[in-house]
Amino acid sequence: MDGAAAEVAGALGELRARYLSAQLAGNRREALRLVIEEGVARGVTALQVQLHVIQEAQREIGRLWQENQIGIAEEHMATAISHMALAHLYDHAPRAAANGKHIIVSCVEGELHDFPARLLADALDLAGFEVRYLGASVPTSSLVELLCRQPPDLLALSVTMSFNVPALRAAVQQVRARVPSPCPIVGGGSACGWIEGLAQELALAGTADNALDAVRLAQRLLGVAR
Ligand code: B12
Repeated sequence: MDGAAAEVAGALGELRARYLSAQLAGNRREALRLVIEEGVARGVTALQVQLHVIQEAQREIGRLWQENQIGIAEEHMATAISHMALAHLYDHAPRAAANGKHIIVSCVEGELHDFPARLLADALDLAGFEVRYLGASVPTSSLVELLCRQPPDLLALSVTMSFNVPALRAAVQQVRARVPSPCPIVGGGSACGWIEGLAQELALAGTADNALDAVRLAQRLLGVAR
């Protein structure tokens, strides 16, 4: 994180704490009000709210869950609120001019953490990419069929759990073997950070551990000006 980004993250700390409280209270209206009225309406970008408020609150939810301070029910409630918040931001945020480049964002087969991929898809979309977002656990064979029918310029595969890394390997291998002129593939999600050398092993065009760096990576790979 550079100096300016660290400053924004710090300034959004209080908003994140209030958003997290609203999540834990199950207060959907307050959570939506916070991201819009206290976020984008005050000049914070949608991406900054996505990363420094919603993403960080989700990670905190994970920590509370791991430490048994909240149960699965509260985690589900909190994550459902974050899905709503993303949709609300998507609707309210300005979108950059369309750049004509097509990206498919998909979770690998078995991967149920679609929230990280959804946040990524929204960020790419708001940056001007044409995004087709496929959601959770997409069967590899079906992904390959879609890529053959409607090839994108870039494929972004998301994998959070390390036990789903074999599905990432299978998807990359199947896409390269079965799609005529396959596009570059980028990977991300926590599992990519947990397994050293994965990007090199799979000859991925790149990886990123957050949506901002992922947008920059896609812009660089596809020759799109920032
Ligand atoms: C919500 C949640 C769930 C929900 C998912 C809901 C959903 N629709 O996504 C449910 C209940 C389904 C779930 C299930 C499980 N979960 Co869970 N989950 C979480 C939680 C709390 C939040 C996830 C999230 O939204 N993170 C916020 C996102 C925005 O951040 P992010 O993941 O870093 O994403 C960014 C980057 O990675 C990057 N990125 C992501 N994808 C890609 C792709 C590309 C191409 C690129 C370039 C970048 C990129 O951009 C994203 C946006 O900036 C996390 C905690 C955490 N730390 O994340 C645990 C967590 C990931 N889960 C965990 C566990 C253990 C599980 C289960 C095994 C629990 C169980 N016993 O059943 C299952 C496994 C399910 C499966 N088969 O996939 C553990 C994993 C621990 C580990 N090291 O293995 C965590 C860390 C919780 C914890 N602290 O223990 N989970």
